[in-house]
Amino acid sequence: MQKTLVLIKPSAIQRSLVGEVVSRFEKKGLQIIGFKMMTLSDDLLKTHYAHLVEKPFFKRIKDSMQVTPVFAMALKGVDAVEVVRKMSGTTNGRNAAPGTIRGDLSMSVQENIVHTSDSPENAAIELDRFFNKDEIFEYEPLIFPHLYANDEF
Ligand code: IDP
Ligand code: MG
Repeated sequence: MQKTLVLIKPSAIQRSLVGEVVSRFEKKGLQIIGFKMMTLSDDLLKTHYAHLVEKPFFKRIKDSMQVTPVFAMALKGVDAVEVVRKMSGTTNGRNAAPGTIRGDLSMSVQENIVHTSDSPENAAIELDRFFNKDEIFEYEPLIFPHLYANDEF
């Protein structure tokens, strides 16, 4: 089982799409093991988007992530990192495939509804960045035998 991080961005909160986003992950069969609302500081965003800090549009991205608080969500499932990333779609909402969150809900590169971890290594780092240990919950979902065959996990 893998764990991964989703941030529901201000673009989703402003457009009342939080439930829509959460519902997609729930219906897929991903287990919510952490969920909280938080305001992102300049320092946290500089770390989280370190690969973009030197870009001319970094301040715009940072400001956009601070328009409202965000929801940080930890999800668990077999191959969860790749599954969640695929469900998000490519960065530019205009190019993202229909059926994906960005493809269905976003017209923008920047205002693209969700952040999702892009590799198992980064998922572990990002979960530590956004959650304290006691904010991640381990519990056995009763529907497990209906989500997976027992040789799948
Ligand atoms: P990702 O979210 O698909 O992993 P990254 O390249 O890691 O994409 O970029 C992080 C976020 O920064 C994007 O989701 C988007 O909100 C914003 N961003 C990335 N590239 C651009 C750009 O060229 N213009 C405006 N915003 C961008
Ligand atoms: Mg990224």
